[in-house]
Amino acid sequence: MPREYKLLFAGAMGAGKTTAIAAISDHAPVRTEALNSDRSQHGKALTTVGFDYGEIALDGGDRLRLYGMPGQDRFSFMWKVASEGALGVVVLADNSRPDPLADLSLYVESFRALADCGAMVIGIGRLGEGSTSVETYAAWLASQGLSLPVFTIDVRRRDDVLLLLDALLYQIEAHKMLANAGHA
Ligand SMILES: Nc1nc2c(ncn2[C@@H]2O[C@H](COP(=O)(O)OP(=O)(O)OP(=O)(O)O)[C@@H](O)[C@H]2O)c(=O)[nH]1
Ligand SMILES: [Mg+2]
Repeated sequence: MPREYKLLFAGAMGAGKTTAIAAISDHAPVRTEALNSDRSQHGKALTTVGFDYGEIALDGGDRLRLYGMPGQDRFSFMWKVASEGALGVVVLADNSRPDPLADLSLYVESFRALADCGAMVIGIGRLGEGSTSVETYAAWLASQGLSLPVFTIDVRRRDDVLLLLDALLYQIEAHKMLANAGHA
């Protein structure tokens, strides 16, 4: 019986959730973008106001269902709805934003149950355009009692986004094995 796994992409406005899903989906993703009326948060023309949706078929008929969250804070109520039944979440950070650790904190708290069971991976984009180092992100996560994979990525590059998914699935599997062995 083929199985389906729901994965989420979260992150601040303009961090690249829509771009990342488009880079890896087997077919052109469903997008729900509208004209961006919130130019104070980000200068781009379009912003997601519902969900992005893409799919990846795995060997053996299993399927990854990819859901991109709307980035604007005013849609945060949708993040909770979407996390129901999710296997894991990819959090995209944009290092060029004014306070990327505050952004990360918002998403870690919003998806805390997934973070706590290792079902979260962090991809940092535009690293060179900001002053927060990868070590600072990792140290902040450690200060929250979290040990999660952190990568620097470019959301426009398919291989970078696939690396995030591989790491996420690996980490989820590892946590499950530890839990079964009574260590987590
Ligand atoms: N120049 C440059 N552009 C980038 C880089 N990373 C991402 N982008 C661009 O940044 C934009 C990200 O936009 P989206 O994918 O719409 O972001 P989003 O997270 O879906 O945003 P919302 O739906 O509004 O929350 C795209 O135009 C990407 O091509 C980078 O490293 N350099
Ligand atoms: Mg989007």
